Amino acid sequence: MPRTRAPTNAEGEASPVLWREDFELADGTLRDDGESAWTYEVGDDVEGKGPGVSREKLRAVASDATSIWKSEAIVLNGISRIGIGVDFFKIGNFVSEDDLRLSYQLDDRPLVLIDSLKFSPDPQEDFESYQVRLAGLDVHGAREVQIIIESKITKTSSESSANKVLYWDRVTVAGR
Ligand SMILES: [Ca+2]
Ligand SMILES: [Ca+2]
Repeated sequence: MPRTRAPTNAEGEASPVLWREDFELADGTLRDDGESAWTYEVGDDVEGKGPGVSREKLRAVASDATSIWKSEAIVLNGISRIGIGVDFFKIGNFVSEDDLRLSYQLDDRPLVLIDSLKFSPDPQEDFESYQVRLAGLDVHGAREVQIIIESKITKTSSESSANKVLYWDRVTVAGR
């Protein structure tokens, strides 16, 4: 995954925002039933160990299970093109077994992968940020779009990577 992916045209950024989550919610929140609703499913082994909203971002922690964050089904209502954006941050030394997948789904069609992050194990880089932007996605004929973020952070016995944490923020869908 490139470190920075700028919009390739104006549609992602210049279009009106249809849906946005900035995670301005209580720390530890795993589900938002309010405006811009979402759910975050984590493994039983990390209950109480810090996954969920953390300082106005979504935090994923090492777990035996893959964690799955899903937006609500976002109604498109005549929108023909959308842009999708998410900002990711990682702290700690990740390894090739760690993964992150950002996907979207239109109605009940198959999931489409936008980007998959394979973490650099470079020990010099214990903080990295990634902006993923998909612009100009044709959604003609679809009623709804859902954003899905799956993450797998492996547990490790190595001290240098014992505190691996992954965050995401500013999940945005724009369109016209
Ligand atoms: Ca935020
Ligand atoms: Ca919300």
